[in-house]
Amino acid sequence: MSRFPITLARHIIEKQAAHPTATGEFSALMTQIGLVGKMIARDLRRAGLIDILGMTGEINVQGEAVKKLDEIANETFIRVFQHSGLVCALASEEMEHPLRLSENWPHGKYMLLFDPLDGSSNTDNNMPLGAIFSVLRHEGHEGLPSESELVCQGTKQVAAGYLMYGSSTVLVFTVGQGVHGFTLDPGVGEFFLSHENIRMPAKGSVYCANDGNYYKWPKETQRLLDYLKALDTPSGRPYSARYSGCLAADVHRLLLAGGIYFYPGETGKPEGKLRLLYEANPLAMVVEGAGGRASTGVMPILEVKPKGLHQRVPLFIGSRDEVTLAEQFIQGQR
Ligand code: P6P
Repeated sequence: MSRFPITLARHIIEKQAAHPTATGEFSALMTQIGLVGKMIARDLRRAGLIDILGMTGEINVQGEAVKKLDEIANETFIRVFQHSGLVCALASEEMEHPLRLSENWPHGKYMLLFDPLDGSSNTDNNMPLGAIFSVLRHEGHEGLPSESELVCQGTKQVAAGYLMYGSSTVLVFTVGQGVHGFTLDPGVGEFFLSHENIRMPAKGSVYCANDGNYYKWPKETQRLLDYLKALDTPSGRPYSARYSGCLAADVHRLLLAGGIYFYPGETGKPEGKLRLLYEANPLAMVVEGAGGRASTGVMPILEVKPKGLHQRVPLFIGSRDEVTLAEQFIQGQR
């Protein structure tokens, strides 16, 4: 890396310069996302030394037990964006309803949806964690957005990305002009451009899925996994299994090396587990921006017309060839 690497702020400003209509607010918003990443990364580095592990004893809107770090991460997003003047509404996996920020009205023209800590089952055992975010513009001028204005089809996103807290902390995002990755240098507290214009391999050799759920899956999904695991050297099989328990970390792996992640519907739960608006949609914008694909198994994720803020959706995401193959199995064509 050169002695004067490109910072997150400089990259955004240079990209903004290419769009004279762009205002500084979006640059400031992405810089604030970076601040969230620095603050959560700092907490995670010390998690075993301060009392932030374990459960809060609460149950969130998803019906899931809330970890202390879930709450800390959610609070960090809120604190960073309250009074920022940038965002008029926040929607989170951890909050039943959006938080409308009257203190940022009428200046705040963006709406931010996020999973503040993705991979919560990993918090207490030092495994990878992440945060996933989706950015919408508030088109209304009468006042703060209603909940329904945040329930948008994925093609409405103006930006999307994720933070991944692993051996290093990375921020990957897209505004629709390429996908770029930044790595946090904790020594100076700055994100530096480390992965410019990421392109996802068209084909990979890895699958990420919790095949402990195999017998809950419909037979089409079972047959997809059987195909990926079959011994057939000419077609590059079997695929290797890699599953971190953190969607953002698994997608980051696939973005760089190729392959497929899937969390399918189950016989008793056809909608699957993952949330459309703040997990599947943002990652679909990133992956498709890098040349990959994201599908429910029967339609592109970005074309799903959402019905509710916390709607779940089956997700097949990754390299173009593997996602297309998965669709063929799910639709009974193979
Ligand atoms: P399971 C984490 O809770 C998450 O939303 C994703 O990050 C992850 O890929 C998946 O769920 C893990 O779910 O059921 O395999 O533990």
